[in-house]
Amino acid sequence: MPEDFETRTAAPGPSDPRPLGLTRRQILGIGGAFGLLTTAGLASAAALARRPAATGAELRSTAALPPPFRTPLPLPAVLRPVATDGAADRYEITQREASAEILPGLRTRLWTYGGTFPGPTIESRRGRPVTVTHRNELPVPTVVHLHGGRTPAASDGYPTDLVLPAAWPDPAAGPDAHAMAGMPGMARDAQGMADPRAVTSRLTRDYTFPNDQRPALLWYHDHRMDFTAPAIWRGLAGLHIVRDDTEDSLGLPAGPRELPLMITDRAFTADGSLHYPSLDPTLRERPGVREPYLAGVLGDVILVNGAPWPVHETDAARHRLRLLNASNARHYALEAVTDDGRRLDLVQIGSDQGLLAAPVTHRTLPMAPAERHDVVIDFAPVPTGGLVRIVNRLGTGRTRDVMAFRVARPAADDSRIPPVLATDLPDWRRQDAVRVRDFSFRAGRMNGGHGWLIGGKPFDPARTDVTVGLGDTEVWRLVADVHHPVHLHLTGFRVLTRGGRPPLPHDAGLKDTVSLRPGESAEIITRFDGYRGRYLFHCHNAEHEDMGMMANLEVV
Ligand SMILES: [Cu+2]
Repeated sequence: MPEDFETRTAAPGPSDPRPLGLTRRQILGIGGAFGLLTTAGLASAAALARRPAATGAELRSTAALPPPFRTPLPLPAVLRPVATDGAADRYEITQREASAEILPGLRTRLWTYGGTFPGPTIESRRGRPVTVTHRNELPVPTVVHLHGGRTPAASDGYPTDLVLPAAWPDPAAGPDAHAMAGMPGMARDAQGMADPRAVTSRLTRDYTFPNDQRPALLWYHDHRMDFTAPAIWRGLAGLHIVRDDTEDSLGLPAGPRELPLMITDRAFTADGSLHYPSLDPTLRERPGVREPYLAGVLGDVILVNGAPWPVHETDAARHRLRLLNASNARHYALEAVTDDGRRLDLVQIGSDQGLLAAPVTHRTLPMAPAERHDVVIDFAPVPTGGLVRIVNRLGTGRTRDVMAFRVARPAADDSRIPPVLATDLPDWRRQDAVRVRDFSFRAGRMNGGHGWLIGGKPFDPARTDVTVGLGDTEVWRLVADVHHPVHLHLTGFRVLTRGGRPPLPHDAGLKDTVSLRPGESAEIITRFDGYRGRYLFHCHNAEHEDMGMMANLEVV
């Protein structure tokens, strides 16, 4: 796959933003003006041949940045239930502003779940429901979505199902206002787009997650209409793990040798504030980002679990790394490199929706926004005191480093990687599909400006784009102009083909996000089971998502 992970080395331009090792013209693929994209499309043959490493533009921090591998790796606290009984666990999370010392000596204001970034981790068991009462003490409406969750529609965090802060005007207010908080109302997005089916609430909302799904690393994050990208950037993201007895019995590395790693990129101003190019920094009215960043916002500081380029001391033993790319737009191609330049194997045991059928060994592991990879790495061959750097081959300069492990001591290791990890993966076949659909993911015009479109249309909550029957199996053919990580709510899928060829090694298993690269197509197959109701599919480049690249999926 050499061309897939080629890193460009063109000199950065003198001006901010600095595209990731490319001139902006190259990233856009054609002329520099975004307007041209909409008429010409982006998929010029030249752009495809070059296959840029990134879609987006990088913000430069003006804060003093720490050296890499000095900050200890934080591990998000596991949330304790406020009530638990034979049938379910209840949790409470208050969404509120907080500050944290992310860069040494500076305070960063954040929007948080429960006061920390990442938010607290929810540990759950398969089939045991969890209800989370979210209380919104932030200055704007919020929506919680559990990414990868098999969740009833009322708890899936539809973008207009807003939880309004105490002082926020009723979105249904208007000439014919009659809806009350907690009742269906004509929620309007920032551009006045009405959604007659929105169910808003005031201050709190209960989200119920049945956890009736394969064990997996899921994550919860804000999904508010038009403002998802800046809300996640400010800190609204946390982990939710589903486990079961079968997985526990496999003998995989566990306890302190199982590490959740949420990877994000951010940029900081000199006083430690988060830097983000919002048109309206209050995130109250006008959505969107400044023109140079329409393709996606990249930061120049890599955070893992909220810490810049952290280091973690380990035993010389196998470790299970549960990786999540929670970046808005940045892609990674991860490698584990020792002091003497050797690359350690990354043995992938799981993907977005849980364990693979069998392990897949990588030297380089690509990750698009929202993807999860469950990986075992063995530090036994590393001498005591040795450093193993996790690097991003797609990064340049400081964004090439991600984090490091310092192998502190020899240790016994009774963990194992079974040759068969799971036997419950769905074996949907093409001939099972009752329908084949085609969707393009491309730049286009929206509200008189630039947008990102699915099938030529910007998102409209009031329009049903796709209606599927509960239990139907379908094949979807997806095609992209630039990088678009495509995510389906409700259901996992399998990648059938990529670019007309067999899937790549990291496409294995059950996915909920597939990374389309510039000019690429992919076929996915899924069965829409679980729940009826209104769901979404969308691009998980968070800036694209906010600029129209979502569509409605109605399960009937
Ligand atoms: Cu996209």
